[in-house]
Order: sequence, then structure tokens, then C-alpha cells
Amino acid sequence: MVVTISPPEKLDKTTVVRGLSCEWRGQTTEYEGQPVLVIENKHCRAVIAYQGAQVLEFQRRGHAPLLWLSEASNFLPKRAIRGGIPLCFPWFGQHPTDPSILSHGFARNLPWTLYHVTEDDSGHVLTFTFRDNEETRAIWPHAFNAMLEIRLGQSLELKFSVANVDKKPFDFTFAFHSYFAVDQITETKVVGLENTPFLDQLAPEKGFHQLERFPIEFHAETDRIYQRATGEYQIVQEHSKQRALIDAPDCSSAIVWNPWIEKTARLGDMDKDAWQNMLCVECGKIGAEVVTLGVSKVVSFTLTLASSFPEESLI
Ligand code: TA6
Repeated sequence: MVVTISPPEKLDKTTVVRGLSCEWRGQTTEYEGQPVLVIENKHCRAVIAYQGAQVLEFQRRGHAPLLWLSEASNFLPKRAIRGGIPLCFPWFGQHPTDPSILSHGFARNLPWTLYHVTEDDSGHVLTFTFRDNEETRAIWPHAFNAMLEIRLGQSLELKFSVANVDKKPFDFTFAFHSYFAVDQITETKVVGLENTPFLDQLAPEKGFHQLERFPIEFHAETDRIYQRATGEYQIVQEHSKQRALIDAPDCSSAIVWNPWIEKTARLGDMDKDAWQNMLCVECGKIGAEVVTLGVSKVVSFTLTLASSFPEESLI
């Protein structure tokens, strides 16, 4: 049975949304000033920040946490939260024309609205919305509606949609900037990007001509952009049997990032050794794979993440 619930206007600290086994924790110390929503159902537990509609935590019952969240992240309003799944939109990386403007766009820095929630036996679907406003138009002069549907069940599914409500077409790039929890980065591999051309952001002069025939291993700072990628990857850990399965069929760009020691120290919102337990495998449309959206057109991109053991397959 599907139950559709429109969240109450005013939520105080412990409001239980009718019919939903979730609890609004509001301004608890736990996430230092950032309002978050904690959802618990028979399949999983998840935490979502209203800022950026950012999934901060996801854990399937009986599994280890899938996502990594920096214990040193700041949760100040409008500051990017380090961890979970930030949504980079409407540009990935540096601003197209002005490098002094926010890296990775503004969607992750601003509050989204919880539009509605559905609940059925397979879990919950939370729908968040975000639309252009004076602040966004000042740095990106376009009218748009964005929506993020987050399905919380045995797997975590995100569907990001953008509608062009402007009078002219516009271009954007975007990425699901997912942070995965790993036991030890030096004993972790990424499978699925073999023989895919990549740009090493640490040696951009080499261009998109680099290829690797084997799964990616980590022995130093890694920051790579892949194009014409399949969208289907696995994170495999030597000791833990648990794998992370990633499926983003509409995303032909992939980014693989680990800041290692020095960059971690420079970032300032990660503990000194935290680089050993996190890995970003991101999916989107970036660089030359920019999206051009016509007037009154809508485009959607999906991402499905799951933790899985070899004997199980979810995707
Ligand atoms: O996705 C990889 C990357 O672009 C890296 O170059 C690194 O800067 C990372 O994103 C983090 O960016 P942020 O703006 O969150 O500090």
C-alpha cells in the first residue's frame, strides 16, 4: 500500500511524520545546526540534510555503512558538507567563467524543500524540490526547477531531474559526488573503468589519452575524470566481503577521487588520516559531456547504489 504524506509545515524536534517511521531531529547538536531528516525502515537507515537534499548516511540493515561522512565536516549553513552524496549542479568543478565563484555549483550549499514522501513495503521515497531564486540568478542567470527523488529501501536510488522554465536553452554540468566508506584505501579497487579514457586532474597536460587495462588501485592522491564511461562500477575491498555497487546508466562521465595525505590537510574539513577510509566514485555529465536543455524540456539522471555481498546481487 502506497501512503503519500505531505510533510507538516512546521516540524519541531521530535515530530513523527504521520504513518512514517521517521523522526525529524531538527536542530540537534548531532549535526550542529544543520536540519536533517532521519529515516528508519525495515530495509535501511538514512540521514538526509535539507541543505542540498544531501544524503549524509545510508546503511542497509545487516550491512556496514555504504557512505562516508567526515567527522570534521562543518555543518555551517551554505558551506558544503564533506561526505555523503553532494549534488554538484549547475556546474562541476570550477565555475565556467569565474573561478572565484563556488566550486561545484550552488545546489549543495542551499536548502531544498521536502515536497512529499511516499511509503510502501519496499521503503520510502522522499521528493525534494529546488528552483532558481535571486541568489542563484545572480551567479547563473537561468530559470529552472530541480527535483531529487530519493528512494530508501534495500538499495539507495536517486533520480535528479531538471526542467528548463526559462525563455532560452541553457547548458549545465552536474555530478552525484558520492563519498563511499572503505576499510583501507590501499586495499581497495574500483572495477568498471578499465580501458576507459581519462584525464588526470593532477597532470591535465596529458589530456584524455590515458587508459588503464586493470581495475583502479590507490597508492597516491588520485583525481581522474573519465568520459564515455559505462556508468556501472563496483568498489571491491580486499578484506571486507561487502562491495559497493554503482549504477548510473544516463551518466557518461565518472570521477574517481582520493585526496591522500597533503590534500586532506589542505582541505581542513577532514581528520588527518580520514583519506584512508573514504573514496569518491562520482557519476554525472561533466566537461565536454555538458547537457544542453531546451526551453520547457526536462531531463533526468538516475543513480542506484547498493552494498552487497558476492552471494547477493541487487542491481
Ligand atoms: O570530484 C573531485 C574534485 O573535483 C576534486 O578535484 C576535489 O577538489 C573534490 O572534488 C572536492 O571538492 P570540494 O569543492 O568539495 O572541496
